[in-house]
Amino acid sequence: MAADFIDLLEAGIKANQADSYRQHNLIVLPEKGDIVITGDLHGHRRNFERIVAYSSLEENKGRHLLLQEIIHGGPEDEQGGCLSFDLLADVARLKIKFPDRVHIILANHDTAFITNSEVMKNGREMNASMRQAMKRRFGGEIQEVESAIERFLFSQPLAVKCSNGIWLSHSLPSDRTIEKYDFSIFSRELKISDIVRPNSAYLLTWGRRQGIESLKVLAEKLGVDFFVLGHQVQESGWMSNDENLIIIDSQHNHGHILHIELNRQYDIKTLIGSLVPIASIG
Ligand SMILES: [Mn+2]
Repeated sequence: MAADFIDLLEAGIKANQADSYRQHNLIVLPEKGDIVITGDLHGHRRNFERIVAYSSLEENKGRHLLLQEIIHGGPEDEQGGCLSFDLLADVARLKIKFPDRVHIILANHDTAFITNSEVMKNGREMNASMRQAMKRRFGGEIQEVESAIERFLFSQPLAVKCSNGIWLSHSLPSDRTIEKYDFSIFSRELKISDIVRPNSAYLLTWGRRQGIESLKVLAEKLGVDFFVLGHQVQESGWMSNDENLIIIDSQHNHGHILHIELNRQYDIKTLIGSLVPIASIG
């Protein structure tokens, strides 16, 4: 069982690295086709199934799907251990099936797993919870499985840049860290030290509450107009600053996704009009 799981993730690592739209740690999408953008999933299997059904990648050959923050949450084993590594396996399968159209980006729960550092969700430390469930599932082979998951998560790109001026990442550096921010992380090989506090992939995935002015600075630096992020919990499934930012959240009953055309120019109103409630998907 462990061997199948490891083989699957190894194939997923290769697919992450070989994504034909990947340029270093960025996925750069041309002005062609469309993309379904999802926020944090945190083990929410039913929402994942609805998102896959909605995306119907088999029938829509020009469609991309962005996924993020798959682990930590959802189904538990008899002893309350987190089973979200099962959803991670399903996401890896989807990536392998559509290697150039499914893109999975790095999130802070991923960096916490890789560095085995504490990350809380609803009052629980999620890495301990998931590693305990993995130990019960995989027994003596746990270390090899952990290593495969760590390497899979680390092989994910950091962000997606759409040629129509829309940037997709888990989060962005917070206001006071922008001045010294190392923008070279997008265009060079990622190192483990980059995901450790206070370095730039850490700041990218953990940052919160970016102000409109900081977002304008980041937009100019990154060559885009709008940001679509996850990471910050939204009870209603999404929020916008009505200027240059939309945050989407896909991990609960009010979860939303965003579906945009890659060859169309958007303003913040038409972007907001492209939100889709996951509950509306059959
Ligand atoms: Mn997050």
